Amino acid sequence: MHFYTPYPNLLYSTPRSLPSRRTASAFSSLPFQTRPAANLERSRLRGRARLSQATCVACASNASGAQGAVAAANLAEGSRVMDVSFAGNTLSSALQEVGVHDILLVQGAASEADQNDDTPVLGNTACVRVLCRDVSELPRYYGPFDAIFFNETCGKLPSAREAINNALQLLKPGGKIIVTVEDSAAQEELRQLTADTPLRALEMEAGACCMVLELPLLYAVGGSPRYMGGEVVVGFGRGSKQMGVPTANIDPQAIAAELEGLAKGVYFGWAQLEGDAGPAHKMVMNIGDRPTFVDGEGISVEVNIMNEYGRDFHGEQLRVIIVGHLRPEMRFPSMGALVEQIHVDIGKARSTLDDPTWQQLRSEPFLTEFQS
Ligand code: RBF
Ligand code: MG
Repeated sequence: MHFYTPYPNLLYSTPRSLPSRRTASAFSSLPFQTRPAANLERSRLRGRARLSQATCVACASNASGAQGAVAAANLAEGSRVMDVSFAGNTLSSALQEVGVHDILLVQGAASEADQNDDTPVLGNTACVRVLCRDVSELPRYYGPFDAIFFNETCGKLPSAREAINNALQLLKPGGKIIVTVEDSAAQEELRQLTADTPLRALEMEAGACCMVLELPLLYAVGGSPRYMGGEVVVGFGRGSKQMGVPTANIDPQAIAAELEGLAKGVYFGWAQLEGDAGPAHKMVMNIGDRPTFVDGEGISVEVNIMNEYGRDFHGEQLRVIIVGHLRPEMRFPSMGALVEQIHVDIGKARSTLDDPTWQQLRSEPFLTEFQS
């Protein structure tokens, strides 16, 4: 790829005494470089970095903002944290002060900071790994994190939605996403952005500098469990044949009332076909419009049942209990990437459903009365 170190993504500790200088062309192909808005923002930042350098190393409001955000996150010692940031590492220092010693600092524009020799060189601290990468493309194996901070990233991310969606994939259940927001408009924007995710905003004091969004433990959905059922209808003829993930489609029109208030996304729970012997089978389910493909046919409800039936059950009645939400529906770059993610979904659902809390639901009358 187009990076400037022999290690494409990791910027290993650069000695403070040897600030590296890079030519513009050396990082012109970084993801943020091509976007005019981001460029403007960076020149503004550079101006600020110089200014703050003249007065004190880190501007005071930044440092206290970082401390505020860290306090709001209420982290246990030994937490694993990702810090998404574009300039400076004040947050990383604040995190270390509260006993967090496992920090991944993801810097969209680290090169920018390095380029200016007045700016402190990043990546010089033990327990902070610095990664120069677009957070929306960060692979899952970097996680899972107890907390992910978006520190003053407002307006600087190529896509805030994709960044949040991917952050969700990197978060532990019960984990938090902490976003420093400049004003109530930014707060509102974030609310809308996360409305169709399982994240819940925690109550904050008026005038707080950040928002804390929590991923519920055990992925419970609002009003869960949810009961619904309908006839298995013909789908798009792709799940089984092309993806190796067969799905039983239920006509969303027929269960409109049951779907009320459920966001698009991937869910999991139990499934029972009418007349089939029990017990019910584990299932994952997608409610959405399949943005990876251009079907243009509106919302579909598709259930992948974790059982080999060995027969066509179109036209039969299917009942499901939704136990929880796994993730928002996303647009993947390829069918292969989607299939890979679905296998992760299946794995999560499989193990979560083994929990006694969710096993109980397997013998709900709603399912057992449907068995042969
Ligand atoms: N389609 C998407 O475009 N994005 C998704 O994130 C997505 N997640 C899914 C998760 C599960 C568990 C299942 C069963 C399906 C998902 N789908 C998703 C729908 C998928 O595209 C669809 O089942 C096939 O295209 C067949 O219609
Ligand atoms: Mg199908």
